[in-house]
Amino acid sequence: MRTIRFIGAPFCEGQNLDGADLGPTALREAGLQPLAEMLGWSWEDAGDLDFAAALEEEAEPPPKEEGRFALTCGGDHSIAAGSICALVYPDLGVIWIDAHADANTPRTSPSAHYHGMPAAHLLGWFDNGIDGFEWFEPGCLSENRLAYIGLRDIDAEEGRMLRASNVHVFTMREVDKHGIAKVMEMALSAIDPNGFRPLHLSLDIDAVDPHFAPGTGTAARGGLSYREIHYIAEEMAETRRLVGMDLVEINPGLDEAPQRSSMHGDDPNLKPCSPTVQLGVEVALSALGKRIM
Ligand code: EXY
Ligand code: MN
Ligand code: MN
Ligand code: MN
Repeated sequence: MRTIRFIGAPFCEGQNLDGADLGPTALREAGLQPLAEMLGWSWEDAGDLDFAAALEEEAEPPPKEEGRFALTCGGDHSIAAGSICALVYPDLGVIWIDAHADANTPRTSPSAHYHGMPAAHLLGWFDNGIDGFEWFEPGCLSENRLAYIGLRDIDAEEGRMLRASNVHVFTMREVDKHGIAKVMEMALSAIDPNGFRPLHLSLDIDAVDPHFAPGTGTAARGGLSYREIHYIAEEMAETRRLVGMDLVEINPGLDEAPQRSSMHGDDPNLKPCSPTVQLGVEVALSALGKRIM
């Protein structure tokens, strides 16, 4: 039986809205654990990371994750710097699903919000180190092992840096043009041409169209459909090489009213949840191998 290690990362200081820190608790309350166990996973809850304490103390590296499927739930997308850096696989390939590229540096960022920067940080694009990140390994992710899908809101300088790099970018226009199946095939073969690398899925819920994912802080219209995000997660599971996943930017405070759904069946222990939280649970289950039939 494979084990999931669920890591709550209730960090929302990488932008200026409250509420993304409620993500891990909302996903737990929506029943992610029993639903994953029904798929045959064994569940290990690492609890929530204590960011307030971490700020008080000497910077400590995130514990290295190996052998289990590491599911890190945010929080905002800042946490991907830690979750990806903490995976021990030196040849890791990353599929980054997002409306945004999160590839600004402190020099280019229009907002100074760190959640718009973790990819650039991982790629080693920052000019200088930042205080508190002494544990961080800039450049632990190499450009040709990163592929984006779903982008549609990119800053001018960020776009220039991406075009000058070896990062693989599939914007919503590529999804329109080729369809999601072809885009997934192209993205996976770009980062993993021989099909043997361990893979990580960094999934920002704002990649999905706000019609399906209204509860997020930086919504951008023209996004992935309900089935397109599921197809991505299902294909990642099909590779059988998925070792980790981030599920970020779900903001229950901005979401629509809780509802009961078929996902909950008539299990009285599963509470109704808001639509974006529900989508997060459903997509995580697809990445964990859930199939329509
Ligand atoms: N590109 C903008 C910035 O850097 O401020 C917006 C970033 C939003 C990032 C969200 C999490 O994906
Ligand atoms: Mn906050
Ligand atoms: Mn993001
Ligand atoms: Mn985003």
